[in-house]
Amino acid sequence: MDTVSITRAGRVAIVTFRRADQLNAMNKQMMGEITEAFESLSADAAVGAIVVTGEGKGFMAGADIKEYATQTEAEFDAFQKAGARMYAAIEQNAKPVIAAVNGYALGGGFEIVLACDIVLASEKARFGLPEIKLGLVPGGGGTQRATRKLGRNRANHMLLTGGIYPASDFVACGFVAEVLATDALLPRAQELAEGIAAEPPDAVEGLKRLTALALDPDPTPGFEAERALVTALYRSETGQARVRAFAERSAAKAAEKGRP
Ligand code: CO8
Repeated sequence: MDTVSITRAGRVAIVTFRRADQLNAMNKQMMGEITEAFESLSADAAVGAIVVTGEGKGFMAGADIKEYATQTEAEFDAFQKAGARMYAAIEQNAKPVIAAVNGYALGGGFEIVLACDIVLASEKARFGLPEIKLGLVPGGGGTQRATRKLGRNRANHMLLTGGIYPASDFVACGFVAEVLATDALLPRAQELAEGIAAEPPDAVEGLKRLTALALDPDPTPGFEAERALVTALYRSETGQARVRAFAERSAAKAAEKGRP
């Protein structure tokens, strides 16, 4: 892959966008390589969590507008359709995906951030959906995910003005978990990912599926799936061992204090 790299540290995979001289603007080749990277990591049992970031001063400044300018209508349609598969490969990835947003995340790049499970950002991160400035609207699910994740008025504000905002504006609404100094961003994202990847995979992957189910207006399927998962995990070796270990530690402490 030329435009994306995957590095591994233990059970954590780090996906890095690598068109730094173009602020990691996403052309057709890059979209294909991002899809391939996330689809392969989703199926990889050796991976417990994924961090995604950008090289240089951009996370991703959107779709490659210069390539857009050369596309036929059919090529543009094909690009948008391929985009749906790429965003699904991130959002529906079996593994939690942590965005480590180092710089500009605009248009299709912000849509990637919207598809991630947890968002960390550097002080230099900037978010926006500026498609209206090109006379367009987002095509990578931005209107739908921004409305669900940020609230409708916030989404309307971003979409209708095409404004660009610092990541710190998105902390209060819970979208960005932490804003960090540039040097601290990747180490913190890795530390967070390692912690998650050390938990039982069935619980981690199950939790991600359950919070996705919570978007269904009918909560019943989510309640049922949650009960089924907690029961299965309770019966599992890890669940039994950890629950018993807690009870044993508690009993030992009580004995030390002379309590029955
Ligand atoms: N496309 C192509 N090239 C880009 C893009 C882009 N989106 N963004 C930056 N670049 C290139 C510049 O052309 C420049 O290249 P070169 O040196 O060869 O001229 C290089 O990156 C550096 O950029 P700037 O010199 O412009 O850097 P500045 O710091 O002056 O400005 C900005 C940074 C403000 C980010 C500015 O580059 C900018 O406005 N970029 C465009 C942002 C934008 O409009 N993004 C939305 C694009 S549309 C979109 O994303 C639709 C998504 C569809 C989803 C995917 C399909 C389903």
